[in-house]
Amino acid sequence: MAIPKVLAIVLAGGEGSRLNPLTAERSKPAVPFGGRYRLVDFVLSNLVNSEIHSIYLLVQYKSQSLIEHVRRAWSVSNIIADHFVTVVPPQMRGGPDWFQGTADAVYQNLGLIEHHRPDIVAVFGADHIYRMDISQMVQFHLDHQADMTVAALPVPLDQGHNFGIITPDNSSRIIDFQEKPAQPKSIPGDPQHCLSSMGNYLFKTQVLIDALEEAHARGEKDFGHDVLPKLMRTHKVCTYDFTSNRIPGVKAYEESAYWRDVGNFESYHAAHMDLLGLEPRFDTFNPDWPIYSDHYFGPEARIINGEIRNCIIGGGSVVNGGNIRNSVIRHEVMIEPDVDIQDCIIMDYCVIGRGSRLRGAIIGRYNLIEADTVIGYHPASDREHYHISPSGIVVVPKGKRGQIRVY
Ligand code: ADQ
Ligand code: ADP
Repeated sequence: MAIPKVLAIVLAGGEGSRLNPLTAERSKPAVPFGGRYRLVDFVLSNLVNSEIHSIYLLVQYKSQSLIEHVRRAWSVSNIIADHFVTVVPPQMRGGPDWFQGTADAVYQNLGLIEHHRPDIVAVFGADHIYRMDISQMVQFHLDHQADMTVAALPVPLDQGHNFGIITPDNSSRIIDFQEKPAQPKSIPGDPQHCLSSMGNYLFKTQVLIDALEEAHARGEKDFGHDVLPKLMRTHKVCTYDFTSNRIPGVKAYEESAYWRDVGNFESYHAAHMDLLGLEPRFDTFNPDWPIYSDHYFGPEARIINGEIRNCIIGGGSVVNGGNIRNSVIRHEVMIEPDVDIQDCIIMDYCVIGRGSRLRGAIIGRYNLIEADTVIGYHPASDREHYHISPSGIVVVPKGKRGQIRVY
């Protein structure tokens, strides 16, 4: 069988309001993640590793940071016409309004789909941490002769209200779908879990075009709320079991079907902790399925002094003392002597002043943490100065670019 032509449309305009202030000046897919990545790198790496090379990224407001990142990191080819990662700004084809929802965003770009005439359109979210071989989902979609296929995995029942919840029949056909239901239905025989959509869809091209035109005519804007529940009644909509996906190079200790929606600070912080350890739940090192990002051209990290346990330290960082454990430190962070840092995420271009004590904190880029600052020990005083998540994670917003000289 000829390899089907797949066009990917990545929805990269998420506001990420629950990650504010990290999303105060950038969209959620541009939020830094791990030692050197942005959230969007995970879906883009999955697509490219799955040999899907024609990729449009639909962005919305506050998109400059994402645009710059994609330009730096994702210039995949200058010579092969259908190898591209192209950022598409809102087209406002439907009138003066910007994209109003995920389905509307794709509707406004139907011209791109008509231009490429793919066999399959892959509409994927940009906000998740996972590895997935999408070609296996494509094969499933073809084998089942589906009009639409929705990737899904079990999530704990008490988290089901955050997701689209699927009920399939024995042949994987979706017979019920509830977007963010107050009382999610559990999986038969597994009362603790429900089957969640991952927000990743494959469509037969003409089915998508017709569905979006009909949704637009009805004033509907969203895949989860509108398009999927309607299409399920008139077409063959199947669910692809993400737990059946197999990735080369994954080690025995990694959590199978690792997928995290890092929509709030608790899950964002926990997913960082999953990167740590000798046998991390999600190992960023996998030469068979790399996660790509932009190149860092600065020097290596330098450890001058101090005690460091179970940390990721980004290029260009300098550790000059103190005790640092269970933390992710990105590029060009200067750590001065006598600090105590635990369970923290410290983003690029920060200085952590001498004698500071930081616990369970997320420090945005470009921050100068003055000497002897204490964060994460006194909730009342933290609340006065910083943002605090419901479980007590302290978030220091991004500082001003150019204010900090790390060296
Ligand atoms: P949510 O994650 O709540 O639910 P949504 O906020 O619509 O869905 O975001 C989906 C993706 O689209 C994200 O990558 C986001 O960045 C992006 N996005 C949102 N609005 C956009 C716009 N106007 N233009 C471009 N991109 C936009 C969805 C599904 C659920 C499913 C979860 C899984 O609706 O059924 O369970 O994803 O996380
Ligand atoms: P991030 O921390 O998200 O990478 P940076 O401060 O490094 O943000 O900026 C990334 C890019 O976005 C830079 O090219 C910068 O010029 C641009 N940028 C950031 N904030 C703004 C803004 N408020 N208006 C226009 N461009 C901006």
